[in-house]
Amino acid sequence: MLTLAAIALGSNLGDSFTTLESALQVLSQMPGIELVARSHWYQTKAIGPPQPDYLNGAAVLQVSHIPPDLLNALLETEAKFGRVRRERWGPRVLDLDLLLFDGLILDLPGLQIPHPRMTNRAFVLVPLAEIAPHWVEPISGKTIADLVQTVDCSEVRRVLSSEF
Ligand code: PH2
Ligand code: MG
Ligand code: MG
Repeated sequence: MLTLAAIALGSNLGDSFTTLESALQVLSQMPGIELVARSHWYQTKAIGPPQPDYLNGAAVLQVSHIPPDLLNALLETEAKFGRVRRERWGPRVLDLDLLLFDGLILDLPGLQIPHPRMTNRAFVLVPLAEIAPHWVEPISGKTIADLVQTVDCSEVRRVLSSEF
């Protein structure tokens, strides 16, 4: 069965632009994963301990995986780019978060869908609203377009391709 899944991408260590572009390439070449849509990249102020700004984006994937297998594919891809897990919310070369899986609500150890913090994070909602405005976040029952209106987007700035 094929399902649409939404993911968030983030990076604030190393060459973030190249890392994020390559991560999308790697994911789209995995069996059972097809890239359906991708957002622009956004420079965002870090939430959490003091650290450099992030580059964030979002993508919609068509997948034949069940959610835990998709999560593994994301974690494998993070590892491929040298992600080392240190302090929570600390700087990272690559973060791939599973946001939405169709309209599914799932609460497993290590995997909550929808992503529990997506509804109040402008760095997730702004890029996602670009590619999936009508997708309903199943806990709130609100669309991404509605949710993005409820957060402060002043520290999320779309990066122009001429800046890379
Ligand atoms: N990710 C975090 C913690 N803080 N801040 C921004 N701006 N962007 C992120 O992707 C981010 C963050 C943990 O996943
Ligand atoms: Mg994250
Ligand atoms: Mg993560």
